[in-house]
Amino acid sequence: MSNHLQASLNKEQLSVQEYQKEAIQAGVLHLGVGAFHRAHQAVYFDRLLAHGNEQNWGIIGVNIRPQDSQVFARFIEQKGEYVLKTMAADGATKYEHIRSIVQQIDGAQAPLDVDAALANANIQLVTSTVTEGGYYLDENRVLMLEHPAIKADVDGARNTLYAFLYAGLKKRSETSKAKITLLCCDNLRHNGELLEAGLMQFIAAKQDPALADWIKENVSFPCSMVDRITPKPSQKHVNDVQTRFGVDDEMTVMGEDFIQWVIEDNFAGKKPSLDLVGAQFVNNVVPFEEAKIRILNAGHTCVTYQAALKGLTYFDEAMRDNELSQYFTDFILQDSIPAIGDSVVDLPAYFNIIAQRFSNANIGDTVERICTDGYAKFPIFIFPTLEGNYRKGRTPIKTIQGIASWFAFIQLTNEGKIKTPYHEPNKAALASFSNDATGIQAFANDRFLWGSIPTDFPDFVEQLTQAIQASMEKYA
Ligand code: CS2
Repeated sequence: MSNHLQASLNKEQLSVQEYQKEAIQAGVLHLGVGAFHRAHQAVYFDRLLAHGNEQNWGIIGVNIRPQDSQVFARFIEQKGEYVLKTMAADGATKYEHIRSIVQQIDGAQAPLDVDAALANANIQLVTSTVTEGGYYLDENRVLMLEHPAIKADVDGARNTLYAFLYAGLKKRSETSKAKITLLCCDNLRHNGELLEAGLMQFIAAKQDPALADWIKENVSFPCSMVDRITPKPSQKHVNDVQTRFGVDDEMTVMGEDFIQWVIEDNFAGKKPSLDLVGAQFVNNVVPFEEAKIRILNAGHTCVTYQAALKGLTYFDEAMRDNELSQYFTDFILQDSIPAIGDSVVDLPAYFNIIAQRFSNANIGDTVERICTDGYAKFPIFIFPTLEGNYRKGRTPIKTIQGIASWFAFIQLTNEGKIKTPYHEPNKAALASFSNDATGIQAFANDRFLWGSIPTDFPDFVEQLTQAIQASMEKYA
């Protein structure tokens, strides 16, 4: 990679926001600089920096995972700059040069540098994308203190975002003492509340009531809903960017043209004027979160294992498969939307937009990506629809079918019959789900996945068992 991405890029094909990078000061610290952050929050801030009065909102991008240090070293070499390619369903394509991540710190190598940055009064906002599983909370929002990663962090290690927030906020509370906002950007319902719950329990485990008091006075945890389908960049995409622009960009990302960010207006630190660049500030994010998680994410999750069982590679292929596209429509219209009930969001219109986005063949979003991390996703994405329907006296047949397809996918993966690789960080939790009556019982009664549904509504266990049998017969 040339160290001068900007100089070597052919500006005619590439849009770049008009600001002098040298004039930018960092005001945001982001934990977890994955593809989603680079295609989403970094893009909003890149646009914001082009507004004259908003030049104090550069981002410090922080890596917290040792296994990502090597890739992150490339990012540092690239000075945090990269090319984002976006593609619309009609083929319209755009390349943008993103420069908003003005500073990069590998926290896995230099944790004290992260603490210093977090203590600096110029930093007004911390954003995080550490995946749904990265918060280590059970179904009752209880921090998993027995989890080895959390246990080690309570003893002073740096595995999870809590260890970084704890150390950085402690330093801040003792030095600059400036107020700050912690804005969770992961796909969790009530994500701000969850981050707050996890962090406060972590601090309790550290036995640091003084810090807990300081946080109550000086830190806010707004909820937010983030949205942009961001496939893992393929080698083909990387090659395209490299040859098109003559640069060795290893950090390039790609995504759909659609982008959305809805943020609860609750800032303890200064507030970036993200509404100037398309984000929405609202008093209550819940209706937006619920719509997104229960229609988009749940739609992905319920369809993807069936797509894998059918041997499909790309998600848009599932939308062109008559059976699966009908299933998707039925799941949303029969189960998801009725369980949501009244909403400020026009849910049928929202569903139509998502159906179009899912059909976008140009982004090459893979079934493999969406199958990833099922154990963390089901309680977040699917559980509310399951529960909502049972509590309303309805049987969510389509939801149950989606759950059963995951069970079949797990079994057939174990038997080596599925070509889609399954990336499951919680593999150990699936160990008891064997392909027999005991395994089905264990699966249907798993409290992390389904809460009290199996005991409150024993029909669920019966109906799921039947759906699993049907799924196994269909796909085995
Ligand atoms: C997907 C999301 O991983 C998943 O299950 O549903 O990554 C989805 O693409 C994003 O949330 C879109 O904003």
